[in-house]
This record gives sequence, structure tokens and C-alpha cells, in this order.
Amino acid sequence: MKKRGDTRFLAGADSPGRIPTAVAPEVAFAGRSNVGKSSLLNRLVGRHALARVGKTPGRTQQINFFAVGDRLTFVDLPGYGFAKVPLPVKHAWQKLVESYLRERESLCCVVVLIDSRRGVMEEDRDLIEYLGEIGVPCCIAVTKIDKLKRSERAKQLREFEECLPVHSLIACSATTGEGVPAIWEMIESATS
Ligand SMILES: Nc1nc2c(ncn2[C@@H]2O[C@H](COP(=O)(O)OP(=O)(O)OP(=O)(O)O)[C@@H](O)[C@H]2O)c(=O)[nH]1
Ligand SMILES: [Mg+2]
Repeated sequence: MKKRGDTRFLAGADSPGRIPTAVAPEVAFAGRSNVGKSSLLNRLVGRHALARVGKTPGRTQQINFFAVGDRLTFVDLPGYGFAKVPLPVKHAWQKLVESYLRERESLCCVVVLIDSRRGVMEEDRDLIEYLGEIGVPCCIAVTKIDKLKRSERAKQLREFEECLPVHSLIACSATTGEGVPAIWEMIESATS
């Protein structure tokens, strides 16, 4: 990883009105709860506990902003698809995330994470479609690839490619670091 300066927590927003003024181009991480957004973000910046990683799904309940040096901001979005969250809370999250995605001029790219073992959910497709509609570029990170056997992996990746409208798919693991350089390359091209 190139030296980018210190990474630090900037702000958390639990409602649209609390979203902070942008200070740098932003890359957001989105995906269902427990897919590994916070873990991947930590791995990308080489910090273990910057973004909180949860044993219980639904851990990240607000939008968290992290400065990566002074020229990039990472945005950890709350996860979707967690059944135990009450409906009103779900709707509030959805409103928050949508308003961020729709209105953020500094947003360069959304990394949509999909768990390599779980497959593509309806909400993943909805999100990718929504990003297409509002014209925000996205790429797909297939997470926890360390959990798949060699033989399963090619098959699973082919299936994802077939059912998603996005062609840049990066297989990655926050545990082994696989795919992390490819994600950085994508981030650099999206933000330069
Ligand atoms: N084996 C393996 N486990 C992972 C990987 N990434 C994340 N995990 C585990 O998956 C669980 C969820 O990870 P998080 O990073 O908290 O997931 P999240 O998407 O931020 O979850 P929410 O904040 O609830 O939306 C944790 O127990 C992690 O240790 C990975 O690449 N490999
Ligand atoms: Mg999280």
C-alpha cells in the first residue's frame, strides 16, 4: 500500500442532517449486514480496529466517515438485509443511505460487497440498479473469499458475473489480504 498519511475517524451520521461537509473525494462501502464492510475498510488502510467489526450483524448503524490521509475519505455505510432490525429503523437507514448516495457530489465510487458464500441477494441487485439510475460508478467486491475452496471459487465467481450487470468483480479477503491491491487500484482510478 502506498503511503497515504494517517487514517482517522472523522464523523458519524445517524440522520441526513448530520452528514458532514465533504473534505475530500469519497469512496463508500455498501452491502448487507455482516458482509465484511468494516473489516475490508480496516484492511485497506492497514488498521485493525478503525471501523468497528461486529460479531452481531447490524453493528454499523450510522454512516461513518474516515479520512485516509488528506486526499481521500472512506465511508462505511450501515448494512442492509438484517432481519432482526425493526421496520421503522430499516426505513430510517434506507432514507439515510439513499440521501447520502443521491446527494453526495464528492462520492466517486461505491464498493458493493457481496459475501462469496451467500450469493447475490435482491437488495444487492436493488442497490446496484439504484446506483446505475443515479449515475454513481460502482464495483463489486466478493468478500470472505478465504472461506471458499479453490474448486468452489471459480464456479461462484462465474455465477456472480452472470447475474450481475457490473463487470468489475474483485475477489477479496480481509483476513488474508487477497484482492486488496486490486481494490486500491480501482479506488485510485475512480478518485484521480
Ligand atoms: N474469514 C473471513 N471473515 C471475515 C472477513 N471479513 C469479515 N469477516 C468476519 O465477518 C464478520 C462481519 O464483519 P464486519 O466487517 O463487521 O461486517 P460489516 O459488513 O461491517 O457488518 P455491519 O456493520 O453489521 O453491516 C466479522 O466476524 C468478521 O471478522 C474475511 O475476509 N474473511
Ligand atoms: Mg460494519
